[in-house]
Amino acid sequence: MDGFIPYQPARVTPEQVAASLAEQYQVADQRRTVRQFSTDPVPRVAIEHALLIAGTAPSGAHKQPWTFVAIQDPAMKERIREAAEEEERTFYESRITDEWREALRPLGTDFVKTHLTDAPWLIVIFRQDYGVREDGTRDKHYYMTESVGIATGFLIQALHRAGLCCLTHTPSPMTFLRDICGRPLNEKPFLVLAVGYASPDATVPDLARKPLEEIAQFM
Ligand code: IYR
Repeated sequence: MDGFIPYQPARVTPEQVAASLAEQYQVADQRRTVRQFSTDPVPRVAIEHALLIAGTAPSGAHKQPWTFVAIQDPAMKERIREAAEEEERTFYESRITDEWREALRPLGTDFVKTHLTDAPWLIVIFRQDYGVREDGTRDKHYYMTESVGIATGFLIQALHRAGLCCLTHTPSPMTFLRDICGRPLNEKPFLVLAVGYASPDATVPDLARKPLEEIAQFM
């Protein structure tokens, strides 16, 4: 068919597949969300490659409905922190429900968001609800949330495999991010990823992951 090219990835044996995935699981299981970041720098080229990896994600009708805004400018990070903390303060002081407060208790979170200024990079991820063609007409996008979620997963795993830490942060509401990042109206903030090294005194909650039997069913 027109527009198709051959694709034949190197064939590996079932034994190699199993060994590779067992090894990948060991690595993936080491990942933890970190809230205390070192201010040590991470080179821009590292972030560029991580974003290229994110951009390899599958997407609805291959519309690639994502924009990644990578911020290292201290003044911009400060603006984002101030705006996020203002939102979070009202969340923790009034909008939060009792059930939600209980769910967050083991994480020890509050409205203070030091990671937004400590981490050397903030990657603000936007979901494009539609595209805009050169003539200004709208290009329909499909499964935007699924697509940008998959791309974000690729990004988080790539950063982890390179030895970096990140924190997925979803200030709510987060429309301020579109203004600060200067993004157009077809884009909605999806989440903020703080990226860097863990601070030397970083700790994480002692949490367990659900076992395979609980997350999967084989039929
Ligand atoms: N957005 C708030 C609250 C929060 C909500 C969930 I769900 C978390 O897993 C963690 C925090 C905050 O960032 O503090």
